Amino acid sequence: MDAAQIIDLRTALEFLEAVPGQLTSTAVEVDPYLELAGVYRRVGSGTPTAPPTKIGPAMLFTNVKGHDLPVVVGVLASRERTALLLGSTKERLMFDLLAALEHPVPPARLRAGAKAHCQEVVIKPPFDIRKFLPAVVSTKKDCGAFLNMAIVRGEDPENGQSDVTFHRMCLQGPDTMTVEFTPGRHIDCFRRKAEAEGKPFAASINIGLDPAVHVATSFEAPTTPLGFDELTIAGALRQRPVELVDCVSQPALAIASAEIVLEGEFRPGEYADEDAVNGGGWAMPEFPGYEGRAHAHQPVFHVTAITHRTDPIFQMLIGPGEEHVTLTGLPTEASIYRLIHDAMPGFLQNVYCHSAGGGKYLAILQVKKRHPMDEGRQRQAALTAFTAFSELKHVILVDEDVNLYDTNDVLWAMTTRYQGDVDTVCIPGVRCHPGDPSATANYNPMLRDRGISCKTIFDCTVPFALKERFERAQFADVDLDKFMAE
Ligand SMILES: [Mn+2]
Repeated sequence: MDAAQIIDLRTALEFLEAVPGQLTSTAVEVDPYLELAGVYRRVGSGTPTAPPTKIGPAMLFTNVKGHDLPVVVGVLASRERTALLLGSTKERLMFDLLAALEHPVPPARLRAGAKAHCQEVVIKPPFDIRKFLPAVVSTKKDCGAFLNMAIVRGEDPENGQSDVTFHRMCLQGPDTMTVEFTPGRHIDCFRRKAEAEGKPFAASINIGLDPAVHVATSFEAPTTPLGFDELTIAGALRQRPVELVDCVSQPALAIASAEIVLEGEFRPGEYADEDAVNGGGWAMPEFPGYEGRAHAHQPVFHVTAITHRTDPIFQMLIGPGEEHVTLTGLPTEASIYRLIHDAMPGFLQNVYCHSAGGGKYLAILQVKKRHPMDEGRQRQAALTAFTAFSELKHVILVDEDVNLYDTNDVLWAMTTRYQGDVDTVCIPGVRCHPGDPSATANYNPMLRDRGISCKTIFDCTVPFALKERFERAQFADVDLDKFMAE
């Protein structure tokens, strides 16, 4: 099977089944309360999940206690697997995303008369989403069961422009959930416009999708500004428009090949605390590797219909870990690459948003100093990356002969090509991300607010004038196949 044949989640799983080591499944009964997350944490979640963890296969749980639906987790929890699913390689993937950004393919309405897979079964109220969806509770601190791999699609009530975004959503009642909106998120901009007019805001929540849709949806401003529909990137990645279908209970569109769609609306002025059910103050484990704080006063989504495929599969991710790193890191890399490449063509060789930063806090930039005028440009490149991505905290700069994906090699550069006093650039007091527990006034009284941080450049590049002295020991290039052939 070829990656070009992947059109939805189930063909993606079929594809992975044929690749050794990329998909495992179990029919042993698993409890969605704590146990499922505890299992996958060991199997394939990866850093920043607390050890013991590792990068491993995706996992399908076919027997979930108290539920009929199977759960798949970790589909994108490896850079290598994500590349395979998109018909690419780990090294080429970012460049393929850049190409997709340049040549977007808009989504299309399902042709008239065609039946959308996501509407093979339609469930009208009354229902209980908490019974229907095998959403998991990951840790004892969590305030409830969350959807975290679901994509919200909505349209600007003023001009009809569309957008898709990820949000963590906590199941609250039989037909309600809170949707966590960080200020400025595009769907929330639309929702606020509707609210200002005293109108409900209709949306679809799409669960269980082609990995290309997940990767595309992860793009954010400034690369995909308000009004840029990220589904056009998914269309470009697959060279085929994402198909949309009219919802059955709302003036909204859903992704036709989704496993499950929750149709519904946000009503003006209706808000609830994320932890309304237990009041514990915590939400779920978040991407920096710590428990996320529950947010007060979040918009409430009312589900007005559930539609799904026959035998639907529920999809999720573990909060922190390699799947989040893929989803946030990959688009950020493409965006950083594009910006720096536009500003200084040919200088930046590659970017990697390292797992340790959850795909957001830490970026490694690989540069090539070609002439004396390139000296210092590496730090300009780092500043450019900071400018575009306020959540970026640390940039490590390395030369073209360092493997930026290999932490050993990066730490080698930091050991032999870095002097702390002259190669560290601190930019204190800059707004970063509130999920970093060291970015608090308790940690450093100079910080005026939670989420303010010291952006730091670790310049591990060789000064241009000294390049000769830093040539790595040269080994012969050999034909390895001759010695390793089976
Ligand atoms: Mn957007």
